[in-house]
Amino acid sequence: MSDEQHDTIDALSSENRTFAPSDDFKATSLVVDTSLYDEANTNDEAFWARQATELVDWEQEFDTVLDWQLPDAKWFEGGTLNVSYNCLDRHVAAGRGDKVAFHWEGEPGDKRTITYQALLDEVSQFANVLKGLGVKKGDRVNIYLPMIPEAAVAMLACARIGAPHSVVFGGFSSQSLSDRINDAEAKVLITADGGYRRGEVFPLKPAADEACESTPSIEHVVVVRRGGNDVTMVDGRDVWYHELMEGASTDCPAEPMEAEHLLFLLYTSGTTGKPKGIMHTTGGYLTHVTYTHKYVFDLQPETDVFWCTADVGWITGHSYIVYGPLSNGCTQVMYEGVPNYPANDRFWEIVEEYGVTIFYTAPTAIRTFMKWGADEPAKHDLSSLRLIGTVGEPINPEAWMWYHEHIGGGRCPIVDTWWQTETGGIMISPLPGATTTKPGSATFPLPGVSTELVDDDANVVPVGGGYLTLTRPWPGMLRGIWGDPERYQETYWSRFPDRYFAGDGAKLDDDGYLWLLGRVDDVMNVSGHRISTTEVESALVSHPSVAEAAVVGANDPTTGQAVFAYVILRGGADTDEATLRAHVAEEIGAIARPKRVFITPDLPKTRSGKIMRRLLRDVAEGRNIGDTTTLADASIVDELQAKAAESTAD
Ligand code: 7RM
Repeated sequence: MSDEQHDTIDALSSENRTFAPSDDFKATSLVVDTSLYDEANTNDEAFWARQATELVDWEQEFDTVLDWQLPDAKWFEGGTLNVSYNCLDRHVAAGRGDKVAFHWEGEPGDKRTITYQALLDEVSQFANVLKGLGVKKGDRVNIYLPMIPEAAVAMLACARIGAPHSVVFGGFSSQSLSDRINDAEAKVLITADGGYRRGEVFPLKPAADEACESTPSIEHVVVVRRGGNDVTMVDGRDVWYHELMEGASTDCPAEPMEAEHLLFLLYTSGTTGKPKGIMHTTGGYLTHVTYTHKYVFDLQPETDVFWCTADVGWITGHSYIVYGPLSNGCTQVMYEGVPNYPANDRFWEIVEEYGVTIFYTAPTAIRTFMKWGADEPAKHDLSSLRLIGTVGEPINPEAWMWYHEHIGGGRCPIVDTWWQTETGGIMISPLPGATTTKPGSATFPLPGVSTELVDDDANVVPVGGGYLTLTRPWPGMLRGIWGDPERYQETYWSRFPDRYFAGDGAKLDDDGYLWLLGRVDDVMNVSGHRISTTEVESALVSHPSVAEAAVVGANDPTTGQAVFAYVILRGGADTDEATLRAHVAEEIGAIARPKRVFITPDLPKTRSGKIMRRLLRDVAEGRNIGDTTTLADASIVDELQAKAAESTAD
């Protein structure tokens, strides 16, 4: 055994607060005991088969549950179904056509109420439009839209006719769009003139035009009128959505698809390199998102008003705005714009207005709300909320407590949900009526999901830090990377034999709770100690003056790497570098004490709100910044570089 042996990832912090579900919440909850876990542990395939049968309508029943030839999974073979039918027709057929599917609100304040019947009609019409443009089963369709109902309509219309969609987030550049169109060889692009963001119209059509200069596969561009900004329409290629819809029939029977028919591609940029077209198919994906949306959010479909604040351009929007909630027939809020237009309380105004009962957002948003202060939510009646959730990053315990107190009113359970574009749906999360939560822990894998932590040599880690792996296939899992099966095998299934490697670090505490520790690429190595960015960040956020923190390991001549921290203060708060360094040492130990702490107004983030530590590492090591194409606001990096240049390390 080498004397260089080290812990895979050190576990430094400990959190002792616990929150059991209240009797009030349990009284109406779908799951209040371990029965689902017990059932799934006995036979996970039988468990998933039951979910697929109970939660999804099949045209033809499946005859096999799972065909697993690592890394290739086929779920529910022999079965046929249509996703759009499951999201729309079956609810209308059951007499719920008048039920509201979406309360949509535009950023300027315009509103649309869309019932299930209206949504079915519009989707059917648009499916006919797509057919009229020559789109056939298997053809790829690109979608590049703002957060307007037409985004959901377009996705469901594609699903209705078996044309896989590839949604590109509206904030991405023309270059990102053309790369993705070309990789998918899409035939049609659906876009808009523009959309609203922070009080202004951001043009989309010009970016789409630029992209289409180098996308030979695109035959038609459908343009939704939203921004009202001037656009040029290319003769023979471009067509207005409203003109095509005018003459389109609402009669378009949903075509049954094979369970493994490709439902969509969604590109993830990862940290470097060419974006990967993550493939999701029909029966397994729909089962997974319907199941998780029902049980994680403890859905009461008759009374709940669900609001997921993600953009449909991300997997969270696919799974928990479009497919999961609509498959469950629930009423949702969909909002076009930013949380601070016209003021910092816009989200809370919306919660109050529509009586939102379940609210699902990202830790980055919660930390921003902390920065803006508790007075903003306090201006509104948030008593309709009964359950709140998070996704996208680890949530720092202090941010969890703030969310619990100021949004959840101390009464709502919090579901911290871990999952990935690749997993399709939620994998690790509390079941809110059954699980006692701890602030900052995503708790346990859901019934049907199997996780294990391993060390560098693939030994199972029963307690402490390790690499998060999934040991069993699951219905919503990615089926591959479009056009690149080797990369699929290599990225996810090669690091540890027989396991899916998620790329995240995690630790198990003495009670068996899982704590996500961030991407393993970000783990720091200080004097041979492997320290997670998450734990140091959470220690910083536990200081009353700190709203948000990002931490990186930068080269250091004596310790290998040294901890560099970038910190955003809470509104009105003040503190200094020495205080925060000492605070970290006191909270989790001297080994994690940052060498430098920089107080900054902002942090570099991806467009979906995840902190880009790679860029901060570049800044800390004095390098010029490389690729910033996936950055939400590039100017912050210049500011941080200037700050680094004018300071001298001690
Ligand atoms: C849904 C989504 C996936 C990565 C994942 C993690 C991080 C997501 C949590 C989380 C800690 C969470 N898909 N992540 N949720 N980390 N706790 N609850 O975000 O493909 O865009 O990102 O996000 O690192 O691997 S994603």
